[in-house]
Amino acid sequence: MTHRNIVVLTGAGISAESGVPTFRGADGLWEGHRFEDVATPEAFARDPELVQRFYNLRRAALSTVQPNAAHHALAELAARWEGDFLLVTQNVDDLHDRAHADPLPGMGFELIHMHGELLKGRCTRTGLVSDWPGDMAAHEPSPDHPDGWMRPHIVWFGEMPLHMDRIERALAACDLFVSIGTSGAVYPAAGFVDLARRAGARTVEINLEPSLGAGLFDEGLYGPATEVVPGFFAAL
Ligand code: BV8
Repeated sequence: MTHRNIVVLTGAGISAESGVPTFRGADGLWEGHRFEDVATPEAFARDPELVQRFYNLRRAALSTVQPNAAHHALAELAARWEGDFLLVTQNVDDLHDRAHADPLPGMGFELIHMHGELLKGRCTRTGLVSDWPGDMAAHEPSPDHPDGWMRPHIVWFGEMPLHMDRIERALAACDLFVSIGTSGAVYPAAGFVDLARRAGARTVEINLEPSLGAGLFDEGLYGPATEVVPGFFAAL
């Protein structure tokens, strides 16, 4: 079957071999906190120092990691694919962005960070998003508004993920949906496979082991992303 319109969803598992810790690999704990308790607007209001430290550490770690063969395999596909190719990542690291910088992606390629980006900050007053490569203080004044503070440009639990209508339109029109390196624990991303199935797409899960939603996929390819992803996409 020749494919035309592809949607790929990635999660923490695609960055694991680059040295970026996954969520559940650390049994979902960070400094003794469950992610769901640290990555929420309530946590930020209650303890901005803790939450900013959580993101400052992860943001600083980005300069010590590199994209891996799985990120590069998706970039190679983007450079040559003639149809539409939407890459939706749940990850807030910039490893896809760096891998796609060169070679230049094809015309039909788009990368969406549905849960935000570590290297960006957002003004709590105006919502303006700006590049933020360094640390962010607990009460970081916003350069955009005298009464605004900065927050990480991250979608926390209980907040609406970004670009959902664009994602849902692409899922309704795709003929191939591939989920890579995600546990299927978090919605709405975990429900994307249902939308792709309804569109009649071929659905494939690539993961270290079967995810919570494994039974919803037509096919499952299991193993480390750097070993499984390149071969699968080179064959398309
Ligand atoms: C929303 C940014 C509503 C933060 C993240 C009950 C039922 C259904 C839903 C809910 C519910 N209770 C609450 C909810 C909603 C909630 C949710 O789903 N909670 C879960 C815990 C039940 N969802 C939300 O709150 C979302 N928003 O619903 O809004 C709404 C509606 C209207 C209006 C307003 C609001 C927002 C969720 C986004 C939260 N932010 N990230 C940050 O990064 O700090 S979530 C975070 O965890 C990730 O971004 C990712 O999305 C998620 C799961 O992580 P994964 O990427 O899957 O990583 P994980 O470690 O879990 O798994 C890694 C996988 O890789 C494993 O399977 C492993 O086997 C594999 N792997 C490991 N190594 C490798 C590998 N695979 C290949 N190769 C390897 N080498």
